[in-house]
Amino acid sequence: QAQSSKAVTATETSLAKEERLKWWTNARFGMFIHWGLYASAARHEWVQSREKMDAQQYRKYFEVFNPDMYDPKEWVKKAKEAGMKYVVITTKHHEGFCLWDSKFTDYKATNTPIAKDLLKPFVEELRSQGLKVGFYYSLIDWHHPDFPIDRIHPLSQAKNIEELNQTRDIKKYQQYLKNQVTELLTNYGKIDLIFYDYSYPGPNGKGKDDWDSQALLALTRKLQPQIIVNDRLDLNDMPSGYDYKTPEQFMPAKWPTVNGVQVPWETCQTFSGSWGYFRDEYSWKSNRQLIAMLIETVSKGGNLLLNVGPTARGVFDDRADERLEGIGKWMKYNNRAIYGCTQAPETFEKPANCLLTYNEKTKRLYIHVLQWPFKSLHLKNFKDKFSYAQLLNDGSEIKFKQDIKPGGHTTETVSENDVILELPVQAPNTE
Ligand code: FUL
Repeated sequence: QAQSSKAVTATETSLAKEERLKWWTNARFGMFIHWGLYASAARHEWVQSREKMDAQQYRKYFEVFNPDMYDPKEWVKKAKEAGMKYVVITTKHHEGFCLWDSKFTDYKATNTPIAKDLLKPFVEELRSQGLKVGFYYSLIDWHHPDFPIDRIHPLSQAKNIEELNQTRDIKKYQQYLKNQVTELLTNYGKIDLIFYDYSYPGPNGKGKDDWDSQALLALTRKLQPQIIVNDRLDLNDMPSGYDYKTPEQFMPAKWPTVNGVQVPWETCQTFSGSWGYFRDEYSWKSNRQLIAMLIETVSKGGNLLLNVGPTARGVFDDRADERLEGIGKWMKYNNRAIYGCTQAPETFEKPANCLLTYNEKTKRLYIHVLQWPFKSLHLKNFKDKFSYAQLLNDGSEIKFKQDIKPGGHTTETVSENDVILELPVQAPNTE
């Protein structure tokens, strides 16, 4: 497709894009970290907006921010032991507070009681433990006087862009975003992924112009040519405007497509509801649910970015730890059915209460049995489609019957093309 000179990656072939995204599609599982001043409020990362606090009211969290127990080595170790291959951390969320020592604002960790750049040691730990580095950067900034309008903006009653532009300097805001992105993508070595969050149409439906999204994307690709960029710059109409889709707290019914073509995608999900640490939230998912969520995501060709909201002291709370450990235990035995895997070819029919993942390189099909049946697993139309079966958990053989003649000791519901796997009575105990 012919592109204007602004479309910086128009020359990249789909094969080259596939190569660039390869580490990420193989990884399948990453950790999201939401950490900022809102950890002190401990009641949602949107607390400033939800409770309509003005800058002065919110400032108390800045003044007390002192995560004395912060140990980036521990955080990265926990992600790694859970089987995650990359981490995306909020360098700055909507509140505008920066974890790094940005030259362009005073609203940063180095000016709080902790008085340190919290991002730098984290990035170093990721690299030394072999995980990929992802930055979340908020396009919304409630602390900046010129940020684009939203519900809590002091100018949110303005009728249109013209009226707004008389009282704010959007150019200043755009420059601020570019300056900060330049710092993040210059001073911290190779950054593997950036998660921009998020742009939306303003009063005249011209939202993406507020963020100057196209120029921001060009700058991003110029500073880090290999970087993977999400889809929240509002450039979804440009073929090279994003690398992957980001369904949030949502499991697509099937592999998402654009113009009929399957696109790379990653669902981001929380343990409970909030992204930031929320002390009194009790709707946490169980280990089994989280593992099933990971399998289902991979069975539809996607990635899972699972979120942790560390506390104001700088630790993961026990509920998060228990879940990461549970998933890690499962991953230890089953990661072969996750890493490098994708949706199974259509020739394999999904048995009831199961999910399928598939490794195209090794041609292995993984049947995830979510509800363990009594001894027999009925595989419809599987005859001659495989030659050997084993339990992934301990590598033990699973015997199977095919060429089953309906009648006799079988029932009429078994057809000659079906296969019956003979499972052990007990499900493998790895969760
Ligand atoms: C949303 C944000 O508004 C949430 O606070 C969170 O960061 C989520 C991942 O993206 O759009």
